[in-house]
Amino acid sequence: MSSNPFIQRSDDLASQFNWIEVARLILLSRSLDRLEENEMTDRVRLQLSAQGHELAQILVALSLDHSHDAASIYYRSRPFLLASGLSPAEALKASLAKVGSPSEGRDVGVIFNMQKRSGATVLPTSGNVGAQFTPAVGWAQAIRYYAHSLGRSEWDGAIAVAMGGEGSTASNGFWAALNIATTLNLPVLFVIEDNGFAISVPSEMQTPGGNIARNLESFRGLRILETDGACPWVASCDVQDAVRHVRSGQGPCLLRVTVPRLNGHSYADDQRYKTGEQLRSEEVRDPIFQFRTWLAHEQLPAQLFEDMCDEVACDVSEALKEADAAEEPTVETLPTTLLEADSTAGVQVSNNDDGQLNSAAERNDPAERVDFREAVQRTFYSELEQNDRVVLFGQDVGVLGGLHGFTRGLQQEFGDERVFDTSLSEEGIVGRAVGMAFAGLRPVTEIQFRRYADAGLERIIDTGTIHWRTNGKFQAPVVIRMPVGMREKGGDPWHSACDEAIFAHSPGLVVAFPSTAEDAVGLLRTALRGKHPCVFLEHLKLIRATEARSPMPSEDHAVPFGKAAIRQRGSELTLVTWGASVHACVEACRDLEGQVTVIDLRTIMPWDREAVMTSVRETGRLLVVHEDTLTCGFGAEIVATVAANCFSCLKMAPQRLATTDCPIPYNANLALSLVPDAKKIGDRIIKLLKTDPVE
Ligand SMILES: Cc1ncc(C[n+]2csc(CCOP(=O)(O)OP(=O)(O)O)c2C)c(N)n1
Repeated sequence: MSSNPFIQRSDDLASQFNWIEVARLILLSRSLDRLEENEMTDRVRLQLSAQGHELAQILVALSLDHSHDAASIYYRSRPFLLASGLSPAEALKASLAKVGSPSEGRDVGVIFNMQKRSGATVLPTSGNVGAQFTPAVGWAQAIRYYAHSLGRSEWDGAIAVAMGGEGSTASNGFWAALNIATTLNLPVLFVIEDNGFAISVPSEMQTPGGNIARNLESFRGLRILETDGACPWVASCDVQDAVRHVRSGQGPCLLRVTVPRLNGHSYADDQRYKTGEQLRSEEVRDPIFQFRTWLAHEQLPAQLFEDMCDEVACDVSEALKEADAAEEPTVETLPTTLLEADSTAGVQVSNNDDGQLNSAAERNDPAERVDFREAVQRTFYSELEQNDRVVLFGQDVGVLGGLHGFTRGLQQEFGDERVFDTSLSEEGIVGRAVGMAFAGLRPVTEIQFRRYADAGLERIIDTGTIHWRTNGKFQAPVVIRMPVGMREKGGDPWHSACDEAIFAHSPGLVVAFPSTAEDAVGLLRTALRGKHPCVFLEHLKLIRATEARSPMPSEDHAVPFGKAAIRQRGSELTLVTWGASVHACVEACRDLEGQVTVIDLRTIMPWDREAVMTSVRETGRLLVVHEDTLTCGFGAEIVATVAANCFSCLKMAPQRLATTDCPIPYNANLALSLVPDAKKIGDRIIKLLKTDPVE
């Protein structure tokens, strides 16, 4: 043993690794990169080289030996994947977008996902820098939940790892995750691979002074380690140290790994922004070069390394043959919608498609009816009681019971590990929910108002694509609830947006917009049983409104997605609407019995095309009413579909009535002037019914 104390430490910790395997994996990764960069540039459209990053990633991957460890990685993490069980043939198939790759050609070759093999579960990567961090803390919170709350000892000691470049530490996702991990003392290891550049931008632009570890030294609840990711004996000690710290329950740790980026950001990048000196200093920090020196120090024969190079070259050549021979995915494998028809599989569906709204007398009978809020609250109660994987969280959701009262009393009843407050970060709320869902929980989140969901939009939109991007290997059935719309007496630009069309436009999200307490219960239950993420919109006007009151449905009541309710039947005009506008529409045509069919879509994605088209074929007239703004609102989609499919049945051009393209003003008169109400809807209906049919 060396007399150098550092080397002594290294001898102890470094012995944890099978160095022959580490060497093989480094050479394998390097060989794949070189092959793609030198010989496959015309075939691999997006290549992001890991040259220089290999050693640290492999050491981290090989340290993740707990059956419930997970890692949220990034696009430069292929060495990590190879060390976690990805075969070289799969890697090349991914680069070539072939069948047999983890996404079957759907996602970029280096944007991986992988269910557990020899190492950690590799959570679906995101192409958005920074979006990888919050799912990792979600997984970590799920570890805590399984181990502590449910007493599942097999989760004890598991950890989550979040990996990214130094550029990603400037992202919202990084800070959201760091706050959650440190405030909750979660078992998360952040591994920051600092190669000095985010494409061409130097690290000094990402954090003052360029060293995130130094700047986080005083961050409470976070252990900081720094290591040289090119040096086997240093990196192995620090990786082990970091993993042990987190695994032993001492809280989160950030390990900054300095690495050389030996190539351009991608192979289209000629690195003209680096000086000659910078390029040369990176070359001498090549981990392979250092590895060779170290093997000599360990007195392993040099020939061993040479033999391994030959062996790896042979493996890669075989892998290339296999990847070349693999099939191209056929167009038929692409679904036409990301919302599969079986999204209600296992759900007992109530027969509510011809659901006339309750009469005023019925609605007002307090003994028989519950309002929208109480119905949702009682559904949470029953779901929390029936399924110990359901967890409910958001800002002020815990002690306060939510700004709108939906979760009142639930924390007191079910405890603060199941119903809890979060930090003020919508990305943190949604991303954490996604990580929890990956771990098998059923997270229900609350965003305080629709406008504030914008801060979490990156994660919400990506969540819709996960099932598709991973070719069905991962899914994140989270319920993302938020209040929308203008209250009876007015609103303002921040608390009154509907803006549902953005979610409907994002593939893979269910968008539920119930108009009654009964439907809120049924749609919520379907969301909690299904496999798709669901954006669940609760109109502010309906929360206590008498018109939304219903009998409290039974505990198995569920409403299928994409099945409209006919609120009124008539033969002259089809009125399509959803949410609070349903009640304004019904009121508007109260005196037009037999003339107007009112269709309440209940979910706008998927939406009930058949119900709408069948009705339009009978009436020949269509008016879509919504509170979202007009331009590119969901009404445009319905009108276009009807125009394309029912053209010959139409007596006139399909129409829309929606909020003017403008935020809601604070002045109540101004606000009310913009939004469709019963009077405006009624006037438009009369006008349409009087319009002569086109010949
Ligand atoms: C949200 C987002 N913004 C911009 C990009 C474009 N982009 C891709 S990689 C990258 C640099 C990231 O650098 P860093 O995090 O340091 O990782 P490195 O590539 O150096 O390993 C940028 C800006 C992106 N993918 N996502």
